[in-house]
Amino acid sequence: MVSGTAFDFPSYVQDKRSQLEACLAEYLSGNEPPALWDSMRYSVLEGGKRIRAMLCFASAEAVAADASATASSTSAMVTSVGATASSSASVVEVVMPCACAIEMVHAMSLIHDDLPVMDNDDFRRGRPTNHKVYGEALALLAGDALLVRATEVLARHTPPVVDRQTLVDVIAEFARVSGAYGLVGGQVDDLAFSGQLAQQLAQQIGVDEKTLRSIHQRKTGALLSFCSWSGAYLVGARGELADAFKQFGELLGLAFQITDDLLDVTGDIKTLGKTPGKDEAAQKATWVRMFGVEKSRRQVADLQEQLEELLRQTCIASGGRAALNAIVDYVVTRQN
Ligand code: GRG
Repeated sequence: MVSGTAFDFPSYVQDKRSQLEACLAEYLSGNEPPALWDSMRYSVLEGGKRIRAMLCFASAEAVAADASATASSTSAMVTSVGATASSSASVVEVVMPCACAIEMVHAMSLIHDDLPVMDNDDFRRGRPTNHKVYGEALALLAGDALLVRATEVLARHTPPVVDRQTLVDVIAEFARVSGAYGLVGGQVDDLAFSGQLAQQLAQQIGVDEKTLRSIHQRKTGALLSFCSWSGAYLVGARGELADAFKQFGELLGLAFQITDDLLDVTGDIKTLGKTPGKDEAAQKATWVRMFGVEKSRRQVADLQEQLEELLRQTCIASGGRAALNAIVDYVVTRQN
């Protein structure tokens, strides 16, 4: 239960998680070659907080709830698209393929991130990492296959109630945030500034706040921003409303990554499900390294206030915001 509200976030997550995981299992039910699909399922179907999928669902629901609850001019366009969507498919059904695609790309980024050639991690989600079970070659290829399967699922399974131009916009943005402008670019700079690409990028030494913020925004914020934006956009949000959801995800991504940097210092392996202290050992450019624990905590608290204010200012009725407020609360207080 989230303090100060009657919103039952654990039940919300449990309900959405079971729907999501049933769809993920269906989308990943292939079997040829068997070891490849086993490796793909291993990293997608077991564990994970599913916060990205929750953000996509909650954003779509907030926009749809607002569209049916108000008749303001701001929501007029949302009303028409949202009403169409809800007449033949529920809001959750409309965004489900997108939420599944997001979780697949997130999982593949973790597989690749854990490889010896990158962060070289043995544990993830409380279990051996993918390459520890399936070997490096298969882990790499399972990641590749998940990346393209994600796009296939998004393109093929998004219900026809979403007009095709909207779907093209979402697929294009999904590719953009996954690639050089987002996760991949952020990861390259993350490695570069920790010295892991020092030979290739010898000119990059030392990191300032602007650069660190940019790494966090691309490595983590870009996908979280896509989660909230795509959920809202698929049910009809446009213009300032869609922009507000994009900004919300970006700020949430920064809060998420700073919290991640803090947990690497303050967490333990049992609660985290992965090895703590890895950032320090690899001399990573992290928020804690730049600002220390106390200042990083204060910055997370500042971001929480900004996020809550952004939600208040966004033209969404307060009832529809409850799940998004709960997600903010969860992201900044999480222990794993
Ligand atoms: C996307 C094409 C493509 C390649 C991947 C390796 C890589 C490029 C990017 C690394 C991105 C990365 C691992 C960023 C860190 C983000 C982060 C804080 C992950 C942990 O997310 P949680 O805590 O994980 O939500 P769970 O296990 O709960 O799902």
